[in-house]
Amino acid sequence: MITKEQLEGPKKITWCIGCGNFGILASLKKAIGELGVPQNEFVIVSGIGCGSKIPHYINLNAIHTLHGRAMAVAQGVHLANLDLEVLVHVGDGDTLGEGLGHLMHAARRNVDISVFLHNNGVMGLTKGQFSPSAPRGYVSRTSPPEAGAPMNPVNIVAYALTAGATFVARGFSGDQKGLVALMRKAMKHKGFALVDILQPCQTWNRVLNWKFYNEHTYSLQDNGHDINNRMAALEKAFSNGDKIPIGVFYQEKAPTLAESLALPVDGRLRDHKTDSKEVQSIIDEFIL
Ligand SMILES: Cc1ncc(C[n+]2csc(CCOP(=O)(O)OP(=O)(O)O)c2C)c(N)n1
Ligand code: SF4
Ligand SMILES: [Mg+2]
Repeated sequence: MITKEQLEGPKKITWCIGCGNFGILASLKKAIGELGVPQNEFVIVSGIGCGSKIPHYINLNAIHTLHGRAMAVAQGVHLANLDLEVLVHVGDGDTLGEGLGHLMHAARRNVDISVFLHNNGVMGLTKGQFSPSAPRGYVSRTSPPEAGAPMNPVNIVAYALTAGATFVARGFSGDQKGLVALMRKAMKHKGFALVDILQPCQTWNRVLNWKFYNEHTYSLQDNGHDINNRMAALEKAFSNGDKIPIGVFYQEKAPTLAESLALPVDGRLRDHKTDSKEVQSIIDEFIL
């Protein structure tokens, strides 16, 4: 058991009052505390954005990377350190825009990492521009003033399912009990896990707010959804509208990338000695 005090982060939290990120941080601390994994075996990898500041607010190993590139770094961290629990915390602007390719390939490869998407429909840190998950017609500073966002949003649950992700879920930061359970399931899952987290941005997003999600979300698990059926999951993923399903959409057991590559679990890549002369000779081959 890791206590709340042990997880206290090094920096003062700068999120706005009422931000949905608070619920995500509280859920993460609870999920980690009860997972049974030692504190020094977690690594958080984040991108750039309000949600991506989370490594500063929790006492874990962390790498705060570049906008859209957290997934690439996380895959490297994981493959060189198979004994570590790698968590990725990213925003919708970051990872459904610039970083989307990385996410799709990580899902396809079944890399054993857990991705927690702080999905608020806007680019919060840069002052509320509509993000790739904003609904068509959502009006923001960067959309046409009356018609709003002129395209359909990225449906990341559907994208992840079609990419071959082996654990796909959606949580809501206002439902902490449910979110803790989803985070724990994602971290325990062997393979690529995505939790799309509906996270109100109190300051910029006046549409996807607490009231909207409280009124429009419903539990998949309370409604007899079969998590072993990818096509049924896909159907639920496309049912967004007035009723937004939350819970586990899909889970499957499949070989992870490390297993498919037959990487030695006890011979970690980070412990391999590198002969810099050998590396240099390989580099030299490519220099004209
Ligand atoms: C390569 C690059 N492009 C753009 C930016 C500027 N930038 C910083 S955060 C951000 C948007 C973050 O939005 P999101 O990922 O949704 O996070 P939120 O702030 O909403 O949590 C942008 C565009 C950047 N830092 N780097
Ligand atoms: S701008 Fe939005 S996402 Fe960022 S801290 Fe404030 S409420 Fe949260
Ligand atoms: Mg965002």
